[in-house]
Amino acid sequence: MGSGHGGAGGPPTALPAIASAPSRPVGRRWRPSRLKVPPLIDEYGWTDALRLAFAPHARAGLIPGRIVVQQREANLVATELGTLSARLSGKLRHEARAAGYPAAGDWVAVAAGAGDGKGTIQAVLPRRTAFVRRAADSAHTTQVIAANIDVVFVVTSMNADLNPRRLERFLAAAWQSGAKPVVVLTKADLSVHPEEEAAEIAALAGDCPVVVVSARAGRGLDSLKEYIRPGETCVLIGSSGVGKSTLVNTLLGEARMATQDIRAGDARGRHTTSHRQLVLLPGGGLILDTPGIREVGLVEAELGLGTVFEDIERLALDCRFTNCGHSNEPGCAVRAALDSGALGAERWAHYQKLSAEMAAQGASLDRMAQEMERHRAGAVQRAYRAAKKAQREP
Ligand SMILES: Nc1nc2c(ncn2[C@@H]2O[C@H](COP(=O)(O)OP(=O)(O)OP(=O)(O)O)[C@@H](O)[C@H]2O)c(=O)[nH]1
Ligand SMILES: [Mg+2]
Ligand SMILES: [Zn+2]
Repeated sequence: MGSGHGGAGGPPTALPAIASAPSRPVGRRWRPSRLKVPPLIDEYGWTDALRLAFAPHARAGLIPGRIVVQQREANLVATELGTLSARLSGKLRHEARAAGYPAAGDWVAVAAGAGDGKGTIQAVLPRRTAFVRRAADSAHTTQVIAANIDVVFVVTSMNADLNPRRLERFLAAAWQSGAKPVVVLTKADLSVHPEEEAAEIAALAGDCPVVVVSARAGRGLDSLKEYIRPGETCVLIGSSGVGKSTLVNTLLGEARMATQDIRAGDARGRHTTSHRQLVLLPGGGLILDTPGIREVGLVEAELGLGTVFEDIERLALDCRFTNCGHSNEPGCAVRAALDSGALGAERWAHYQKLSAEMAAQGASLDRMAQEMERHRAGAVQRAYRAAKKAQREP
């Protein structure tokens, strides 16, 4: 990723300036009563539950922060002291090889440097939700794209990019993240019949809301904003070039994210955004821009699949045999629906393909997720015990 820069949209900006983080005086003379703005981390979604989970780290002298830009070497972390550039501690780096790296949106415990804008990430708090995909280079490792998110915007554009099959895959992955998925159809100005197209997509998306927007025509932005609540975090997921960064800029009211025109030949994007970045919006919500991904590897998508293919799962309940294989069994409701045309053959074939893929991957990925949580919980407990011990023997 990161190639193909410098097209008609202008050169992508290098590292983002994290705006709206009022730099605060550090040290004893800091008087909170004078502050008119709420503490920064509250804006980033800090809650009482997190405060509780963080208590042992606070006793160990660490400060809480949220990863706003995830990079291999140093992450940018929003804290009470402003945005710090923070590396992983040696121990975390070691653990990360098995348990995965902290991701954008993660809440972390940081040892802040001596006012030099740097810090070290010592621990990662347990995640509430996570959008996960299979790592590009392996079928057996997972990669967290966004942590602690409330809404997944599954973004697809109303031009040549619109692909119902891919949308289904993205939706399945979104459902299993634990966050609420919302389909965002972009570039409505390029569609001759946006309403009709949106209605087709809505039928496919089941219970999931569908929002039609055009950044260019300024359409649908208010409907979109309704899903971005203060203190909540949304992530934009979708192929390159569908207009994710353009949406962020539109919501910000300034061109902070780099954007670039799509290729004329095949309408594909140029992979302009190269890292995940969490942005605080003027209205108080948070939005995470991500580099475009073509497909999402399915990860324990059992729940997700059931939600996207609710009609099929419901049909299967009416089969005479509970273990019906839906091939030649008598009283098979799925076969009956296929025969009557109530269930499309293509949709059924697609469901079968996804189910098979899921079954093959599910087990190993499940184990990996559990392992990850175990590591995290272990680290919190160790920090707590260390803090207790320090209290007993001052
Ligand atoms: N016609 C039209 N073009 C748009 C709209 N929104 C974005 N675009 C264009 O689509 C192109 C790609 O937009 P980006 O925002 O860079 O896309 P992206 O999804 O962030 O792409 P990656 O960073 O590569 O994943 C740019 O040329 C935008 O100007 C829209 O509402 N209408
Ligand atoms: Mg982008
Ligand atoms: Zn059946």
